[in-house]
Amino acid sequence: MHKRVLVIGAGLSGQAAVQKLQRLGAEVFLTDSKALEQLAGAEELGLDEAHLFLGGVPELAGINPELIVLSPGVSPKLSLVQEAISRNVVVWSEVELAMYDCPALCVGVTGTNGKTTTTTLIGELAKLTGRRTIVAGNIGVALSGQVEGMGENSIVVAELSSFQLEFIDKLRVHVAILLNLTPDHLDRHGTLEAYLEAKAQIFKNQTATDLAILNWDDPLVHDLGPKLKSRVIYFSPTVFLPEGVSLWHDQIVYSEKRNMIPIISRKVLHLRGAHNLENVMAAAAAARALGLSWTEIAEGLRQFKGVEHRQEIVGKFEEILFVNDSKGTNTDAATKALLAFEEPLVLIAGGKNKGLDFHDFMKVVRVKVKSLVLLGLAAAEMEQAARDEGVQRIIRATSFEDGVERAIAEAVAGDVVLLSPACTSWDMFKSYEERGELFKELVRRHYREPIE
Ligand code: UMA
Repeated sequence: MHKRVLVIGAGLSGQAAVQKLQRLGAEVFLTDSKALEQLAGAEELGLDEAHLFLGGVPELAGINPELIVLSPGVSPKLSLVQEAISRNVVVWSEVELAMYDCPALCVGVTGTNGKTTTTTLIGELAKLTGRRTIVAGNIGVALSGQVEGMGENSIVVAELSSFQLEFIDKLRVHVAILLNLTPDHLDRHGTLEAYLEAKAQIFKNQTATDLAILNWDDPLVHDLGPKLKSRVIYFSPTVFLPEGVSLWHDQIVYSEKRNMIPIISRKVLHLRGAHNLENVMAAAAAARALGLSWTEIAEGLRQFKGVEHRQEIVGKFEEILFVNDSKGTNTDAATKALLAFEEPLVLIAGGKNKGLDFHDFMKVVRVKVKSLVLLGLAAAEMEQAARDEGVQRIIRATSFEDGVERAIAEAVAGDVVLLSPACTSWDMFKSYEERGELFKELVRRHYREPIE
């Protein structure tokens, strides 16, 4: 292990990285643009003043690190990182550090949307193998803090973001899934090509014995297949695949060497929407690679009820269904949520834009949404796009609380009130979880009790 290591960012990833490095016996330095009192948990790391650089950016020469561990939210454009790269200092993402000495089998899930649902589902399926399983990564739990003591027979199921994959070196993902790719995080990556390149890093260290699971219907993802060293399995809910996971009428089927094995009927799944079918198919392929039987996989799929903040049913109040999709932080995710419902929709959207254009999204809103409630920093930009696209009923809220009340006032029996912001929460909240929790609380408080 490198002796002098600088960790940049003291959030979940940074703190877990520091602790792992300390266990490995490195001399660890930590920096964050925030001050100590703004960084919960940082004090407990036991770093003295000579090793902590908070509230600003330290001089690289003063620390002279051999290795830099980057938190995912820290842009590589940061001058400190740029200087380190130009001086040939090794830069790792936190997930590289996490898996550096971990012999477990690694299942990695990336893609613009559906990562959390698919990762969670694979985690549930992986547990059916009876092997020690952890689920971590972009899902909200830093990988570095979870992998200690894992053996060769253990399974790591990791949600991997483009930010985390940007700086991997030797991380080998034995079963790697790329779900889809649509514009997201362009403020960080610049172009869709650069974003794809970061995501495709998940396949970087795969060998011929590893497995890549790819979306047949997503052209950018599909075309990666022939370029990979690993075995490739495609999935598609739209066309029947003679090799891969697809649909045969309502059955999800696995086809191999012209042999079609029915897995489960889509009708018995709790998850709604075509995109969730993709997630289920990808998870089934991964679970098969873990050695589960189709019967075990079907049982795991049947039992899976979904993930909090991801099209989560809050409840039905006065015949209005409330759905919390706070994790819909980009236009693609929010579009998928809109398309999952047949009922008239009241949509609450807005927050902090990630550099996305809202016009295509507003085309879907015009067709699917009866009332659009906008809030947050991006509200004006979203309103302009909505007007350009002919959305009829637009309501501007003065706060999140006001937005929820306005949405309730717009809804009648039989409607769905959907929070799917198409933006991050970072203008008003610490996280999408906090935003989703407040939504649920406000709805419950308004009605006091659910009717069903
Ligand atoms: N910081 C600096 N300088 C900078 C930028 C940030 O010092 O230039 C500091 C901040 O002041 C802050 C710290 O870095 O104290 C935060 O680091 P971070 O943003 O990497 O956040 P973590 O708490 O480490 O959480 C990260 C992921 N966050 C991001 O990628 C933005 C979490 O994903 C992940 O769950 C966690 O690691 C554990 O692995 C969240 C996320 O929003 C859910 N991900 C994005 C997404 O899903 O769209 C990619």
